[in-house]
Amino acid sequence: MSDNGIALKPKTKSKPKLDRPKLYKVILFNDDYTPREFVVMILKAVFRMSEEVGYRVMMTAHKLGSSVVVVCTKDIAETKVKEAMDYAKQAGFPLMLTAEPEE
Ligand code: TYC
Repeated sequence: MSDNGIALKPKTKSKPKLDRPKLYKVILFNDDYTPREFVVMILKAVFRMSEEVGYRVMMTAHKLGSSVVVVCTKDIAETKVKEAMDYAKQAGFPLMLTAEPEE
């Protein structure tokens, strides 16, 4: 309150800065041993892809060496990478996925 009795409001509104959570890419890597059908099965089971989308993502990794599977939060990306690689390990395949922060 100023001495003329009028309360002065600060002119600028302070905006709370809510940082958006950083996003992570799940990357699928090609190898020479994991069967194509197994990769598609993993993409369907872990990443909820349809047969068609799973097949396309698998073929992209097969032809180009790697493919982005999904972009999501760190927690989800790391959980899904672990789930997919655990399935592969159990089945004896060297399938490799990573979670990488987006630039
Ligand atoms: N290259 C494998 C094969 O020919 C299939 C494959 C595709 C493996 C994609 C991994 O991320 C992968 N059997």
